[in-house]
Amino acid sequence: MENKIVLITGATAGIGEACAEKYAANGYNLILTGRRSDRLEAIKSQLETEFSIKVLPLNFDVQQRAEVEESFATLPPEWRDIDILVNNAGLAAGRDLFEEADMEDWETMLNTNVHGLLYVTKAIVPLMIARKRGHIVNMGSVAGKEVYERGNVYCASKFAVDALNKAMRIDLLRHNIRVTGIHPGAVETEFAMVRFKGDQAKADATYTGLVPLTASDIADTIYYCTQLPSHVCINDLVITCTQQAGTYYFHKTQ
Ligand code: NDP
Ligand code: 8X3
Repeated sequence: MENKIVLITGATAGIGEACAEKYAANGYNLILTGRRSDRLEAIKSQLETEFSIKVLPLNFDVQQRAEVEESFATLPPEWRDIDILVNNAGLAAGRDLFEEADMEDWETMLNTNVHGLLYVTKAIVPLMIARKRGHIVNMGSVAGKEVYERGNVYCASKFAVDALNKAMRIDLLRHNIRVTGIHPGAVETEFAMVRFKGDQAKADATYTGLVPLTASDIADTIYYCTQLPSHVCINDLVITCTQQAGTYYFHKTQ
């Protein structure tokens, strides 16, 4: 049997990169996206060598609708039978009170986490509908389940992902497409450094006193959700480290 194909957005770091490795180790061919083309090329080279699979790197900014549409419109025929789409690309920018937050940060989060997810999904869904199967995994967050102080627009963007996850599940039901929302708490990745714009002390403080989730924990969970029998669909999954409950309660050891 030919290798299955998984498309992972935001595969240059963190959870997306861990997903790439997990699916590669299990014999999938990978379409990997991100803005940092050097990282995409390095990951392609490493995974193809280590796992004898094929990787197609696609270098675009998910905020740019035309770039997304062009990338998928020109997808080579042998890469069009996408079995799984992992809508992972996303970020938080800033953690500020509503009245102090930066409008550009807000636009970046909404354009990436919501619009970007929509652009990619709209491009891929017709391919899944044509095959009458497929699985879409949407990366939400505990921030999309519960608002926290200074979370404002990041939370709003992930609440939108949660709503879209439910909406896709309903509208795509007739096409035999599975849709799963994954909602992690704190995962130690580049996320905090991006959020705090390179402020190492603030990024470190996010995880101090915690054994946080790892990117591999989430990749393993996503992989599990997509390997269940075809009549089974996990709709929604909230996952935190043991020291976290919801967005607000942490039991830190220091
Ligand atoms: P990382 O910063 O480690 O990785 C983010 C990935 O998203 C990178 O590959 C980055 O690629 C990509 N990305 C960001 N913006 C864009 C863009 N405009 N266009 C294309 N790709 C983009 O963070 P995580 O792995 O932690 O985050 C992955 C997802 O998980 C996000 O949606 C995040 O909101 C979510 N999440 C993270 C949690 C955490 O605590 N870490 C908890 C809950 C959810 P590049 O920069 O190369 O474009
Ligand atoms: C990331 C988790 O709690 O920092 O989505 O918003 S949190």
